[in-house]
Amino acid sequence: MNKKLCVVGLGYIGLPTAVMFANHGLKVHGVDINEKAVSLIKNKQLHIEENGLQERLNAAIDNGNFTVSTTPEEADVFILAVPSPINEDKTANLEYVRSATKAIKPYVKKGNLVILESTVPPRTVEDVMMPVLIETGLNIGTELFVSHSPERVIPGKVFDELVNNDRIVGGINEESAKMTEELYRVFVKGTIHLTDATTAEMVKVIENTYRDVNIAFANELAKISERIGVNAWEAIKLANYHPRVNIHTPGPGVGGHCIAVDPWFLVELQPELANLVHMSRTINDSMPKYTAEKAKNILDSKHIQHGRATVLGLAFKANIDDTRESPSLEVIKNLQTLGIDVVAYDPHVKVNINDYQTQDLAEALQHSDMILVLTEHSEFRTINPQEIADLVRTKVVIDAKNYLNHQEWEQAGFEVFILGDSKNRILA
Ligand code: SAJ
Repeated sequence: MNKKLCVVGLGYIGLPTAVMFANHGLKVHGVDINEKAVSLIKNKQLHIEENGLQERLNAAIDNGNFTVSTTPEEADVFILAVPSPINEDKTANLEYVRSATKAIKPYVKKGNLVILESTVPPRTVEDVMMPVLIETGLNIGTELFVSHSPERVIPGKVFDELVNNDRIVGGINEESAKMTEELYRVFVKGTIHLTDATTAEMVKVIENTYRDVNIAFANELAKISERIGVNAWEAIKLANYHPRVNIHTPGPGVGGHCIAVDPWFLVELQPELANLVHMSRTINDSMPKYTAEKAKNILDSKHIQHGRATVLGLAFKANIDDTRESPSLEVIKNLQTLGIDVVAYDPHVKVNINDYQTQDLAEALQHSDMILVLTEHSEFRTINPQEIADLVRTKVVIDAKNYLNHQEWEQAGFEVFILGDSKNRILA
């Protein structure tokens, strides 16, 4: 395809997407307001981690198809992949979407296509982008084409999922949707489903909301199970053998920048109606405190005052280094508020994010009264409980992810408590 692209926002989505197109023969100009990121990328250095990104970036620069700067350029297609976070008060912050649209406005010409990839509240294309694009003087739908095609990839597997996942394309009219489909067809092997822009926005938000609501259900089951003598993990596993049941897993909370964020878009749009969605957010946000209180009750039952807890796992999910919005940080805050001394260890988080973090597992375990497993990093399964048993002061483990080999830990003399399991019957 002989088209030039301008990709605005070179983060976790924009950069992989830009290099994908560049490696499929299109001319791509990448834009980011972050000067440091731009100069790193120019020098084939990465400011984000993603499997396979380095070699693809090298190839894209070497083949001459990929340039980067802090300002947009004229192009046939503009792709916006900018952040769409929430504010303190849980309302959507669409400033980046607005400013990126304004930034491309002077470069947009007749016949161009503008695609928004950021996850946004339904109606953002219509209500936030369109008023800016109308100022170009072009007739929207016949002279300027606009669509929403939400990214749906999971960090760590971005390149696989960019190619193989189905893609949703929502145009402000049919022509816009068709042009967008033709573009992504360059590398997408999954099915491309066409719809309107607002529906596409809704689809992406409800995918993540579905997971949040489902996880909230699992977390509520965990709390109930602890009180009625059941192991929620076992019950969920067995229920999921039913062909039409797929209950997610409980845990110390929901982190990341998507699942814990996107449901708020629906709450903001329809606060009177989004009751289940709002309640689910509240349940999931209650889990760090619940986990910390469980820890405190266990220490109290052992008459340990001002105990020392070893937190294993700071990242928001397994085998990644991302600690932003991680429930672990909230669990730690709550433990500290309850007077528990915390030392944390995470083999993936190589630069200490706080005084409580150490890079040394043995140091983290020294004089510990309790080990809390908050992230299911593979490394934690390889810890030999026999070998570390002498380091700790009290042999207690809380496994908030039901991840360890409990039998092994029990054989080494540890008392194991699982979030969502009534065993040992010390309640949060
Ligand atoms: N979690 C649970 N229980 C579960 C599943 C997850 O407690 O059963 C927790 C995790 O521990 C983590 C959080 O939820 O703290 C989110 O993890 P995740 O792996 O489910 O999601 P993300 O945020 O890494 O990526 C999601 C993906 N969306 C879906 O799976 C529907 C991804 O495809 C999206 O592209 C991404 O959000 C996004 O950008 O929206």
